[in-house]
Amino acid sequence: MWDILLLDLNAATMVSDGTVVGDAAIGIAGGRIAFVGPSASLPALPRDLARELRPLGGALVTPGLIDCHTHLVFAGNRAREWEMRTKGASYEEIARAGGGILATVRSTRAASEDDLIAAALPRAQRLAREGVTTIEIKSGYGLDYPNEMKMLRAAARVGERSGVRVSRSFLGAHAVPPEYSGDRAAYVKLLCEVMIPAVARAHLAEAVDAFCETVAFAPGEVARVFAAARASGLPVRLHAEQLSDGGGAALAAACGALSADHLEFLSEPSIAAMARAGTVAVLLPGAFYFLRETRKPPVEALRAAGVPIAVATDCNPGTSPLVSLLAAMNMACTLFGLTPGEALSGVTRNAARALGLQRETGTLETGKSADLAVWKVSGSAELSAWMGADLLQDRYFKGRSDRYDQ
Ligand code: DI6
Ligand code: FE
Repeated sequence: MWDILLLDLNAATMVSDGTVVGDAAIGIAGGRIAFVGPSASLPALPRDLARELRPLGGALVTPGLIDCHTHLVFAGNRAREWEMRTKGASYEEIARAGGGILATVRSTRAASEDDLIAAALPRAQRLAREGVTTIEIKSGYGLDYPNEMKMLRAAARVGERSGVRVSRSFLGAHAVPPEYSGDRAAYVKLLCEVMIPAVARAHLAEAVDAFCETVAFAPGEVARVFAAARASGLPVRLHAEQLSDGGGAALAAACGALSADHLEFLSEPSIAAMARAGTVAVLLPGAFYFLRETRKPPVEALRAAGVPIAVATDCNPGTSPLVSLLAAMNMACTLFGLTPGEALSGVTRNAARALGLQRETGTLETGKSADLAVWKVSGSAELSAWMGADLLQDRYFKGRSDRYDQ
């Protein structure tokens, strides 16, 4: 006997792009998907199959959405810098003058773990209210041992309190902290020899990330960080080719990275390397928009090479103060030329893969976690067509509905 049987729905399973099963049913048992398919192929009468029947009135059901790249745990805000950028200051200039990431490091260090949770929780809840069931959250605004650990612990608690799965990435290699500005090598050594092994031992993160950029870390430094991650048994991902072509994506692919993210300046050889390695290309149109970038990621070449494409918010106080994954989908279509089907795969199947969670979530398939978004839309393209609309009817996380089961 299943716990719940959802009826009268259309299921965008996302097993492949664009397939929608009409007049479908979804059975849920023990928080997992026990059945998904046409109602006509249910093995018995609905009332004999589940303790509770829930007709959804013809709604569209997709996998719960996955925001696979965020920095949503931080304190303070950088509206002042944004204002300076509207007057022509560049991100790099602001960063070199001690603003940028280091401004958020100062406020994040000054905040307690509870302060960080209080600041981040509304952001996670906002994402959940538009159908998100999994959020990747990075550290990277602590940049020393106690503050990075504080961020990672806060990230886990934000997940518990907002009813989403949180996947954490250790981003100690986000910027060189001020106390090491004269000795970058010593900071990289601290990351590799102390912090990464400690994060792995305490199970505080599921992956290691780094920012490979002229204003951040060079490929040689990233390679050391990745070697330490591998030695500690953690998979890697990378911020690469956002503002220049530093060859980061090829390095990431060579290290078997789960994803390479941003990629506006990605080169042809790096695309081939990503395709060979199965590294997911995570596009972040929010950062492109807020920085008023003009160089777009090579979407057509990624498609042609068969590189899986994901889309995320990059929610952070500096380059992407964006707390809407649906808006990111719209921007990925409007600014980068993704199709609405690609945008939806980018926040479901391919985003799960970018987190190494493809066996657990990201598609509607028997055996996976019952993470579902139920939408008041006529077709899946509508999810990307709107910005700021209220499209969610209900959300299921591990089989529990926000509407019925609270
Ligand atoms: N790339 C980004 O877009 C963010 N981090 C990164 O590595 C920027 C983070 C910030 O400016 O606070
Ligand atoms: Fe980022």
